[in-house]
Amino acid sequence: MSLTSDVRRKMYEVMVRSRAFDDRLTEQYWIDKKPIFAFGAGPLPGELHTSHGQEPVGAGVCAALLADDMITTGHRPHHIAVARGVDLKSLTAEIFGRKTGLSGGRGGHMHIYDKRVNFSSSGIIAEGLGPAAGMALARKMQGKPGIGISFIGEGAVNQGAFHEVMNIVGVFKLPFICVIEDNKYAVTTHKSASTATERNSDRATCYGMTGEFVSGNDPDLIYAAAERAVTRARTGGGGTILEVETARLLGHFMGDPGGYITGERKLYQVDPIPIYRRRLIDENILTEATASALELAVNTEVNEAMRFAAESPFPDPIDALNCTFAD
Ligand SMILES: Cc1ncc(C[n+]2csc(CCOP(=O)(O)OP(=O)(O)O)c2C)c(N)n1
Repeated sequence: MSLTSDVRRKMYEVMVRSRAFDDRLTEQYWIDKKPIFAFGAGPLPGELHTSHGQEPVGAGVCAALLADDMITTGHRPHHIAVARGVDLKSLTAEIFGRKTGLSGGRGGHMHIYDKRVNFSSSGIIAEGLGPAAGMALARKMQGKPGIGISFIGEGAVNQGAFHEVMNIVGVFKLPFICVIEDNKYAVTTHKSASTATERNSDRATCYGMTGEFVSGNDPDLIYAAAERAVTRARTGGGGTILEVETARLLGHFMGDPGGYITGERKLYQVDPIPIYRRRLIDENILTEATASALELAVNTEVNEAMRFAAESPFPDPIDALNCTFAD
């Protein structure tokens, strides 16, 4: 694969789909929750961590993957799920807690599981690293294709699990990529207050892995770096820590106005989608008309998924204890 016009158009489409998805969910989220923040009210009770600003990471990395590759991610999973091709209707229904959801409405927005596309997410920070490395080890031992990819935030890097898993990846030279989405903040804590090193990709040398850093929240550069990491993993070159500079445009979750991000620190909150749209038009990969048509089609698809979810039945309480254990 290389960075063809088709790949770039596809990445733009994926970013637009992810943004439309998060925008529609945000509208649903606020139903019945105002004027006082009624956390448990409305069609989407509880927490909602949207991916506004981080779309290039999902689009760029997932465009470099193949069907056999296995993804785990965390509490902010929408942009990666959408980029991986998780079924939009079942994903939306899962977030709405409906019977037609991916896990029958049991998981909610942080616990998305779609075996069809080898995708899972967990609300426990750094939890997905071990399973992704384990899947990479299994495939290596079985001589089967497929690499493990785990997406984490820069806040997860100081968890013990990170160091244990990276060490094992290095020892066994596993076909594995740890994508660190550096959006500068873990809830309200700026990276400089919690992490001793400027570049988490520098840590790769301690674990016999390759480190790559991508600045600028740029899908083209993210794709190119992901492709290098994927090739390395598939050809026996071992694991990569791929650190990507990205932007959290909103608060940590819905209801967090993010007022602690002030002054110069606000400057990184630049929306990547209009920038990429402009670039593709300037380079004759899209026109105004084709971009608008794509946006219309994607928004229609997202609206349809929202309608499907809202009209789906709730699970029957009698089934609450089903699926508690895996077969
Ligand atoms: C093991 C664990 N500790 C704490 C939390 C609470 N928590 C949820 S999100 C979060 C911050 C995560 O920051 P980061 O990894 O940078 O991801 P981001 O939210 O910026 O995408 C914390 C501490 C958790 N879910 N799991």
